[in-house]
Amino acid sequence: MLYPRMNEARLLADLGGVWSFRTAQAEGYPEAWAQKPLEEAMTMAVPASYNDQKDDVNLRGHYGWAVYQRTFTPPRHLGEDRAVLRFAAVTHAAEVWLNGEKLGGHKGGFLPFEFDVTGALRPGENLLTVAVDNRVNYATLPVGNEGTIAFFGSDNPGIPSIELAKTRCRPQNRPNFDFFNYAGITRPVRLYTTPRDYIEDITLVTDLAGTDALVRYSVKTAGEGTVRVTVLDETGATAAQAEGPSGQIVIPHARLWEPGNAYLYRARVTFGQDVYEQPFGVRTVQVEGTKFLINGKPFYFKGFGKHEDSFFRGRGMDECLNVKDVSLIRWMGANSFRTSHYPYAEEMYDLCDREGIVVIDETPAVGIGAGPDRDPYALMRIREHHEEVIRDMIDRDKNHPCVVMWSLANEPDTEHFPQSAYDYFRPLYDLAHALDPQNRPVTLVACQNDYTKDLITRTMDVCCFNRYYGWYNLSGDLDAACDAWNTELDFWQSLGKPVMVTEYGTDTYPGIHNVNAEMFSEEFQAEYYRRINEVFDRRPFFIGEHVWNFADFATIQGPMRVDGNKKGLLTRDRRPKLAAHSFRRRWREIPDFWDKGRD
Ligand code: GCB
Repeated sequence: MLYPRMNEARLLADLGGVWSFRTAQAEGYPEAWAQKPLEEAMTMAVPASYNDQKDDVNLRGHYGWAVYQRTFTPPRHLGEDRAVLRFAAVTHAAEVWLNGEKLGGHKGGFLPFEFDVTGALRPGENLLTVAVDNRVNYATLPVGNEGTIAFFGSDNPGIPSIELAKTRCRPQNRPNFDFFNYAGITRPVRLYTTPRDYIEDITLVTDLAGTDALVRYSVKTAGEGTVRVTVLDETGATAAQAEGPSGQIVIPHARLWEPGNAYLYRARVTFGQDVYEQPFGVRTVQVEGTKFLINGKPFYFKGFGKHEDSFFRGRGMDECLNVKDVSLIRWMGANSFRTSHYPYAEEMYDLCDREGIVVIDETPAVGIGAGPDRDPYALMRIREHHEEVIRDMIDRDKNHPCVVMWSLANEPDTEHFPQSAYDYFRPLYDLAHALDPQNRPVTLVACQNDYTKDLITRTMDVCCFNRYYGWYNLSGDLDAACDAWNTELDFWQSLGKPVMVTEYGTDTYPGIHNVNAEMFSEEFQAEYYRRINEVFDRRPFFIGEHVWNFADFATIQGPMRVDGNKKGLLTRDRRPKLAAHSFRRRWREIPDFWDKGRD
């Protein structure tokens, strides 16, 4: 799906701003609300999560449907053009109405969807109503709890959870994941136009032949016309040209897209009256033996698991915060992050393309686990939706040079039902490979588990896992934590695959200091990483370290969380803790391309 861009053929209108808003019942909303101006409405900014915008506990913990509304008047000179209403993300499900007519719905809170509204737009004022459902359960991604299973962080499998008393008092979400269940119209709503005959999609795959780049392209169109492609370099000069809906273009003496040293070309596509410019980078990605190669060179991942999370906006798209975060990533000498635990706003990938930041792109499949006695793959109703989010994520992000690997899920149960996990994930792994025109490596992120039982993680292109030795277990004992790491790494070494840690970390309260590095202090966080990183540095097959987390973030209330998860190297307002400075020293010494085996 193309990102909406304005140019000489396409108009783009942003429908962000302050909308009308009101909450509805858990199970639904009266359709009459979509027919006329919303009554008893409050103001609500779009894009942003609704939860923290008002000082109202009922909004923070709202459960079920809510309704947004606004009016807009399209300019008269839209003429005969095709008009499309595009939602970059509505969390977690949406139903959209235009002038009282239902346009359709969408499931899933982190990927775009759009409606052709050419015939539905009226001259003059139009009424747009968007209903949003934030409920999570065994049929959604991310997964919410159902039945007797306890809340995240207080799992007491097998017996009805005392926590259910909460839902008896008031219906509420029971997320099976450790981030606040922010909801609403979290990313931009836009109206854009195209000519009636238009460019529907563009796919670009690059390869290298000596100093030349080979660019395989294909352009999907609707209607009549001839496709012409011109590759422009960063100065706007023509680097190559081609004609026809698909083919191969050679860019002589191409500049590469490299981590920390990005170079972007643009494929300017014309088709009849339509024009679209798709940025792209020339780079290759490949796994070879125990190495992860970008442009044929062994890449070392230095960086983070992140969240889209900030004060007031919740998970709302924020270009300024994105720029700040990328600046801090670079300040710390890092080169990469994982979009834990859902695909991020498209603007962030564009920024990473420009800044040379490497991204592992993750689906919203988090929370696939129901305790040691229940097979989540038999219990949950997520397979089709999981296929759908893989398809839509790859379709959305396929052309980004910053994306170098797909992550199918975060911490699914791969230990208690290893064969079910294998049977569930193997087809998804094959699907991701089949769908990605660039055939990037595919992984899933395994949880702290008995890795000897897990059958699926070892079959991924890169073995990725989250480990909290020294924190959740072996708490505070860094000698034991390093011992456990060494034992585990001996196991992974025997498999001959590239391995990276996608989460490790400690909750750290800014301002708590201790001469002895004890848990929760800034000294402990710094010392934990120093000791464990020493273990990693001795292992040539170990291709990356992603710290949990980039910054502190909001979670559900609970005895394990004091005002949210505090494992950030930065506070939620992006101030560095002690460990951020240590990583800055460490990572500025480690090159992006690090052939550890040869050191
Ligand atoms: C994990 C999860 C992450 C949590 C983290 C923690 O393994 O992947 O979502 O926030 O642990 O801090 O407990």
